[in-house]
Amino acid sequence: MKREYMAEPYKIKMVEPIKMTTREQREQALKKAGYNTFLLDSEDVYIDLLTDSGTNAMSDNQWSGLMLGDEAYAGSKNFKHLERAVRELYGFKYVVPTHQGRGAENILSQIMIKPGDYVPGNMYFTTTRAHQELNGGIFVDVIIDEAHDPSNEHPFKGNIDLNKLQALIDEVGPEKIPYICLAVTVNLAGGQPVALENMRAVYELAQKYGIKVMMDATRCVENACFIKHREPGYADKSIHEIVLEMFSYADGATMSGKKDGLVNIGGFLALNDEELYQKATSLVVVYEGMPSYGGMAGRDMEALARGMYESMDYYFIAHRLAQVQYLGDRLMEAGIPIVRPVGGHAVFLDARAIYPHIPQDEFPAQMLAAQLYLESGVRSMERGIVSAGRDKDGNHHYPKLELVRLTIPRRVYTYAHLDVVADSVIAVYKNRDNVRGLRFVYEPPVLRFFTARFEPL
Ligand code: PM9
Repeated sequence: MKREYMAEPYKIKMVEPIKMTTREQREQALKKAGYNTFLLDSEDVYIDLLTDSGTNAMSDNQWSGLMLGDEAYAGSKNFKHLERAVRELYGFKYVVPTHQGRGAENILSQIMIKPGDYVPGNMYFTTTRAHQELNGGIFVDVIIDEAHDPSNEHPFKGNIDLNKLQALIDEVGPEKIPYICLAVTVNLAGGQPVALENMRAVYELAQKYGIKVMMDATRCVENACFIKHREPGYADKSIHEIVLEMFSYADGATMSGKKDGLVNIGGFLALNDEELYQKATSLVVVYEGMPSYGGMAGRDMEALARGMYESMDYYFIAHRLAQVQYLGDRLMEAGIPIVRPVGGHAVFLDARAIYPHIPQDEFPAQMLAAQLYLESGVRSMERGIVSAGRDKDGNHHYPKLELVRLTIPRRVYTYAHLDVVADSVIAVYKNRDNVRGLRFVYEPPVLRFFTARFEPL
């Protein structure tokens, strides 16, 4: 390994053994899981890159915080710590805790979206769009075109195209747009960041029309680190300063603490507007719990508050980005088509380019994820046509990006593990001409990728 990749800024205090399996065992496991990596048993997985969500290793500081859980039904002191963390680190006034990110998305969508409203966003995310649509909203993708091209090297591929946003406002009118949903970073574009300059411009445009900006803060620290590395004028700013500036261009945010919050469960909705906060608290008691715990135990809120402070450490986040870049570089050196530039939380394989002979409705990315598991026990996730679901007329959405995501959990794997992953992908790539597609055996109506089952054609 070349020395340009930063070494781990932590040492290992506790370990969890992982199991190696034979190809025969993996064949059986894959059939049992209906060729869906979501349905594999974790004990049959060697290196688990399904997601970076809730799979983080907590620090000794966070584990000790778990022992300080104040499990009172109301007014837990750990909620105060979480509230302080959100105010100090992100700059929002009000915090509504939820069991995870989609709990916050549910509440935000319910309090803001009316049937027939439009919600522009920088590419969809599965759970986010599902909640918008469940409330009668129509999602409109206003991300820059470059985001849909896996080989385009734009440094801020998560940016919103201001012309597309303006065109939507002109077409439907600002009163039909309750808020702009701005994700930092953009998961399905490949973990791509948004520039501060773009956030500022989006906020100015939104304010002109009285439209709110709600950010998806899930991977905001990764976004801030990309800004520090790439955006002129920010190299000497701290991650905290950049995060604060990012959220100064938002009226609120949904947060899945399971990613940049460095915990295994938890999330929140953050708001600046008192009236919206009141509406949110009247719903949180219906769906989550008291406004002072909202679906989390006191100990979980403590771990999240501590995780948020830790995530502001430049060495933590720079190392994380270096790990992801390392895997991406190894694959690019081997000529494997991946989304460029390498994103913040994952390397995305371009299944369309790897299996050009498999039509999109025979699920090339789903099959690629299955082949990778079969090869080595590495678990990845389909992020293509299966994840995109169907439109209201029952037709598949056909996303331009047909990807497999190799997602790196935070502080969990070493560079040696990433070498195993790279070697497995290379082996699967060499065998690409011998692989065919899949067909559905079972297809659930909503968020089908979680539980769908397939068989080979
Ligand atoms: N993301 C992921 O693996 C876990 C669920 S897979 C559908 O990437 C964003 C940008 C996310 C996200 C979850 C959520 C929902 C919101 N926004 O999983 O409910 O990446 O905590 O967060 C997953 P929760």
